[in-house]
Amino acid sequence: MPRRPLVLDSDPGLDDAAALHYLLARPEWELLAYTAVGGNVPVDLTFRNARALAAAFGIDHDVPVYRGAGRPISRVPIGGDFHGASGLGSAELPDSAVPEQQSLAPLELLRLSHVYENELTVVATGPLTNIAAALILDPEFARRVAHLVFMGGAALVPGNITSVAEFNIWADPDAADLVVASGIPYTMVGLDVTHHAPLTADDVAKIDAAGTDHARLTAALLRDYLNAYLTFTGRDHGFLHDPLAIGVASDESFAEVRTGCVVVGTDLGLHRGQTVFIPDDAAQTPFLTEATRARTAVKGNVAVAPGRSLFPADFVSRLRQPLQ
Ligand SMILES: [Ca+2]
Repeated sequence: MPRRPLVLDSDPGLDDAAALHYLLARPEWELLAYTAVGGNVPVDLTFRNARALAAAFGIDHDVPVYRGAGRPISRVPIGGDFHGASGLGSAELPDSAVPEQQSLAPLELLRLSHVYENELTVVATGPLTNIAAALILDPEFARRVAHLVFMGGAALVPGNITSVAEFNIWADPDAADLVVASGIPYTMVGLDVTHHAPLTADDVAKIDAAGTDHARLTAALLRDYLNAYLTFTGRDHGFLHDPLAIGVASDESFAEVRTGCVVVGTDLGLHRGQTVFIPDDAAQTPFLTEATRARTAVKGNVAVAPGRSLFPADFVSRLRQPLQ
């Protein structure tokens, strides 16, 4: 089976790291580039973490890592403590020995979208700033990318950073709205479905027991992730947010998907980062302005519920296998 070209854009991030491992454990993808964006922690740290993860998973000589956007399009950057001060919990990973790439993530996204026109899948597991920057530089990026799958948003359920907003979208709502208004073929993988993909201490123990260096590393990161859930939310389990974006990009049976329009709240108040979802079968009001009609005509796919396949079982099983 020929492998399909993919770029992973990410703000590692404990579950971003697990998403990278899961991606490498799937046979259908050729990872062309790993691009870092500011989000959970500032981009200096996510870039460093991405390089260190590439080294830890043995891909740093084959997969270039690029630095991306250092701040949201119009917001003050706000990260959080959830992933620890470094972004990777208590892990102390050595930097890659490969020299740092000098090019920037949006430029590489544009370049690869020409080389792999109509073939390229992009999976984004952080704020959408790099994708938006590529679209600002060249709106035709939207037509060259085959599929963008992003972890973010909350279509029909409450948010996790405010009552209506999910973190990745809230962190850079302007970028998110620019992306979902661009015409790029996208699938939004948000809290509607990731909150049905739990991660438990038993799951982490099973991954750890596989005994490979990679499994033990990811298990250690995921133990910190579960500890953060306990500390910050009181929950005894976490959620496989970022890995599920790779899951849905690989196998649509992990989610029930509906088509429709997403509009992102970009004000500074209660609506910031809200993903308003208008499914195709929603009743249309005759009172919309022409401009609103034009905007709501731009459609994408939204994961609204778990699919017929169980993602957490697949995640644990693949992380237990040695990487090829
Ligand atoms: Ca992330």
